Amino acid sequence: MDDTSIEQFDAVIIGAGFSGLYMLHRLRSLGLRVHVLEAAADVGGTWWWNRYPGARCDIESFDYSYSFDPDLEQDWTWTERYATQPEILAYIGHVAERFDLRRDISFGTRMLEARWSDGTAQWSLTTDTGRRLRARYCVMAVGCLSRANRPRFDGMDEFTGRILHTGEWPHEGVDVTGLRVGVIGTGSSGIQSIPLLAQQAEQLTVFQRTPAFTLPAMNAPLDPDTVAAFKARYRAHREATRHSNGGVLTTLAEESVLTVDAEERDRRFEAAWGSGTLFGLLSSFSDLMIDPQANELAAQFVRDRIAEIVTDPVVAERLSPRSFPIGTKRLCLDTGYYATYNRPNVELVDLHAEPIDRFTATGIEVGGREIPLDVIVFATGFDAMTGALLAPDIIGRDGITLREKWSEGPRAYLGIATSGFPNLFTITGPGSPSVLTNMLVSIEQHVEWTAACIDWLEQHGARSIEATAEAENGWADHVTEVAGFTLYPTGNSWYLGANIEGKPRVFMPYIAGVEIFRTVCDDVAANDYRGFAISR
Ligand code: NA7
Repeated sequence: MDDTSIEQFDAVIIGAGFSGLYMLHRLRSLGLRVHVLEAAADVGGTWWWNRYPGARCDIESFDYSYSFDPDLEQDWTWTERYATQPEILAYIGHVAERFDLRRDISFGTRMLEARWSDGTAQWSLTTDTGRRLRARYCVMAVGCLSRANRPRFDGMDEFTGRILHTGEWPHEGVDVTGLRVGVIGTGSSGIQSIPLLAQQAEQLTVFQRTPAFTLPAMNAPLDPDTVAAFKARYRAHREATRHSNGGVLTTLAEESVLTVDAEERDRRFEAAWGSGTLFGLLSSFSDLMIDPQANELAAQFVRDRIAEIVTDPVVAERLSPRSFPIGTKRLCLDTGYYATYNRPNVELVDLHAEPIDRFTATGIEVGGREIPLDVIVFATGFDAMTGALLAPDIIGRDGITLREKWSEGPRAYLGIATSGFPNLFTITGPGSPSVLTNMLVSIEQHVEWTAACIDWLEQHGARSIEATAEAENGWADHVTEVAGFTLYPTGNSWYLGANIEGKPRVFMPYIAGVEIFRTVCDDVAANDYRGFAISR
């Protein structure tokens, strides 16, 4: 292939979800030639792939949307407190139309390799459709939860029914009416889909390894008055969330739960339970995520609710998490999850008591008995935060791949850059607040910082920017140290990589929150990109 077949751009972005689309918009407005590569057939990222029944956001619609354009937020009207996947996808499609984004995106195109050349100070990219692209900047906007985790089980290939993954759900939908369905996994995807699958299926069997803590979403339609009132104060609200800790307006209470009496404790826990928010319960006292004894009080409060809702005490106990502090694995919001286990057509299998022996042609064998199944749903989550970054061959200076560089765990300065990989930006990468916050706020922060950085490089005639090893190591140590002040690292969560066999255990998200992180990032930029080496 000769050089004429190489498509030349200033920047190539990988991924057309919320972060890739906004990155495209920002870089295009700087006058750069930008192109996006997207494996899916349209925009949407995680919301394009995750179409399982009940898929819904657990951040409120008003907050889980772009804030960068005041007219956009006035024109779009959400219909529910927590938007469904189809509504979010429609919103993303609306944004793509409004800003004419699709013309710079190649869909159905997966980046296979990105290789840095010191000689040209450019990235050369190849795709699974045989294309070659070259660009000075490469932005990985691949999402934190986008590479499906598909555990292998003995006999899997013998199963003659259908195997599905919640994160790669068929677009035409799946009708399970009259079928025997098995769900493996009880994280957020399992918890959202199980109540709906149970309503349709003849028999539903849930295979649970670790029970999760989930709180009622209290979802409801949004009435026009609420929407109008919210829109009237939208700008002030956005400003406040941008400078908040979690990217939503929650205030961490000042008192320790250990200093109040049982009545006051229960009053606050009840209020949080009834509020239908992800952050309310854990913010209701100052020390729930710091002190094991304090945390246990909140955990027991939720276990007591489970025991009230689930009529069979054996099943209630099976559903009650006891192996990790509440909140250290991501909390879930649900609609009717625990009550689903009161249905006569639902069985809960505890995989600790009855491990999966094997799949058979007609079902799953656990503890020596076969459960006959027509459909098996893997709700087994993702190779979180690094999976999609390490899937392609990203080859930096001296031929080192990102996979090699991060073989003992990711190290990225401010979560956005890593030494040996100049002009490569990882939006909401490991070491940034990302999944511990409202993703939209964290995405906008990282995208805006990256756009400003690229603009600065262009203005200063710089060839490349690269995190120094010193800055990157200092930051990674800081991320670990801050997490160590909390209970978070004690849960076997995907925050730590614990859900993937052989993955290095590093606490990946930055726990200090969006506002502190924003201040640090802005300060780095204001000091001529302290911690970065810039070549001219
Ligand atoms: P999660 O939260 O990672 O949940 C995956 C579930 O699958 C969890 O219960 C796992 O148990 C279970 N799992 C994973 N592998 C296995 C095997 N091999 N055998 C049995 N069970 C297994 O993913 P989700 O898709 O539900 O949610 C991801 C995020 O998306 C969510 O937090 C929101 O941010 C949106 P484990 O707990 O590892 O024992």
